[in-house]
Amino acid sequence: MFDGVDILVSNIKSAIKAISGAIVVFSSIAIAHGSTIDFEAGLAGSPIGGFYSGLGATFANASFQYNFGLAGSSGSQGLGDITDPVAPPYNPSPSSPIVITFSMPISFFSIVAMDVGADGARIDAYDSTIGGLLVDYDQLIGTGGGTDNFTTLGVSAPGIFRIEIYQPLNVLGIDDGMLFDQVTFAPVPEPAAVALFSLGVAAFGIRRHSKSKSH
Ligand SMILES: [Ca+2]
Ligand SMILES: [Ca+2]
Repeated sequence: MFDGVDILVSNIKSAIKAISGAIVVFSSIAIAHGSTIDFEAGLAGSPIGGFYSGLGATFANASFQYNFGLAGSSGSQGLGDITDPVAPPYNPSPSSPIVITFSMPISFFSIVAMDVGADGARIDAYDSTIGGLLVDYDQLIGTGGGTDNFTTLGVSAPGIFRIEIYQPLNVLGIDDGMLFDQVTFAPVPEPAAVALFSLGVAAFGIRRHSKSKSH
C-alpha cells in the first residue's frame, strides 16, 4: 500500500513535468508560427502605438489608415505614418520613418508596400530596439506616382528587434504618396523550450513504462 502511494506520487510528479513541458512547447509553437497584422481592427486615422503589443510588436509614428482599395491591399485599412512634415500619413521619410520594435527577437519580417512610385519604399532591419546594426534591408523603387505598383518587402536575420519603414527618395516635383499593409513576422524559435518539452516527454514516457510493468 505504501508502495502504491509512492508510485501514485511519482506519477503525479511526472504528469506535472510533462504538462509543464507541453505548455512550454505550445507557447513556443505559437511564437514560432509568427503573426500577421492586417490593420483592420483599429480606428482609421488613429495612432497604432501599443495596439498590437500582445503580439510582441509596438508601433511608433504609425496610424491606421483607409487603404482606398489600392492594388495589393487587404481589407479596407492599411498602415500610414503620423509625423512626416510634408504629407502625413502617406510619406514616411528617412528622417521620420514608421518604426516597429519587438519584445522578442524575430527572424523574418515582411510588409506589403502599395502605390510605390519614384520615391520608392524601403524597410531596414536592426538588431536592437534603439540604435544597433543594420542587419538586412529591402526596397522597391517605382516610377512616377506608382499607380497599381505594389510589392512585398521582406527581411530576414537571426535576431531582428526593430524595423524602420520609409520612402528612401524624395524626387523633385513628385508628391508620391503611398501606404503599407499586411505585416507578417516570425520570431526566432526557442531551442531551450523545445529541449524542455523533450525532457518532459521523456520523463512521462519512462513513468508510463514503469507503471505498466508494475501492473
Ligand atoms: Ca488591411
Ligand atoms: Ca504613390
